[in-house]
Amino acid sequence: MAIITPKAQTTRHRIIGIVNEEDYQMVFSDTPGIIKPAYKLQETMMDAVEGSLEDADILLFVTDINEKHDEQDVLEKITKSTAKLMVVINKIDESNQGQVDEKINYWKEKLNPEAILGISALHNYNVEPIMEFILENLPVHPPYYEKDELTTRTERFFVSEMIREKIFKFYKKEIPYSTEVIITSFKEAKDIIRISSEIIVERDSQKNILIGPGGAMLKKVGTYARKDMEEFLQKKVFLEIFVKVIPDWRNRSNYLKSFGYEE
Ligand SMILES: Nc1nc2c(ncn2[C@@H]2O[C@H](COP(=O)(O)OP(=O)(O)OP(=O)(O)O)[C@@H](O)[C@H]2O)c(=O)[nH]1
Ligand SMILES: [Mg+2]
Repeated sequence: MAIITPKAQTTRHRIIGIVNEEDYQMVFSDTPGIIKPAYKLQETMMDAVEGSLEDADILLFVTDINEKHDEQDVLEKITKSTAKLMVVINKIDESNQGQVDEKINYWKEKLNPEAILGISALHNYNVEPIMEFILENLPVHPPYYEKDELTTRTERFFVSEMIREKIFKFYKKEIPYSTEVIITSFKEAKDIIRISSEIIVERDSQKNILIGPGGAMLKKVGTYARKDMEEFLQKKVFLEIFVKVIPDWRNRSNYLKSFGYEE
């Protein structure tokens, strides 16, 4: 459900994904990656992390085989939690057994988790044991959500994310990080869904880059995003995108709030 791009800090919100089976319900809470916040938007992203840590029965700490992060922040957050911990080392397709063993030992020493696993999400390798670990450690509790619910997020949210995914994929440097996407209207008719959206940027220069020569870049964003939406909504989509400048929106609480950045 969550959008995926090669750039860091793609995920900005907590996104709930629910797995429903006959005799259990797993509620996954995807969060932004842990960073030291440099502006208000990032502070709200870290609030989303905190909220998830508080609620969780089980913590899946997803790191990857190449990751060299500012680990002290991450470690502090994780060791403070009382949840059962599994360390998941992703992207082992980019490494060899020796490197995997080295990382496993490293994380054993650092975090002493209940379980630790090398996986490749890309190749769906070793993913099943994650589900087994969760199932073994799932507390007995009535389901938190209706058994036919898949998420708590709306269709509007997911379509806005589809536009943001294209921006993260097609633009460089600060553009993705200076951008927000708003769905201003979502109208469902019999055979088509009409969606209007705004891409918010911080400066006129960014607006020009976003639109591109003769509007070509924005058209590309729209075309690819619309295809994703049509697949997701199983209906024809008419998508409009406008670009708007709001100086310094990433640091302005009122805008952040209206864009849904508050737990
Ligand atoms: N080689 C390899 N790449 C992977 C694997 N799993 C994910 N990726 C790539 O890693 C990149 C980041 O994936 P995301 O899902 O956006 O990562 P995330 O951890 O959610 O990161 P943020 O949302 O940005 O905090 C994408 O380009 C994925 O295609 C894997 O098992 N192997
Ligand atoms: Mg993500």
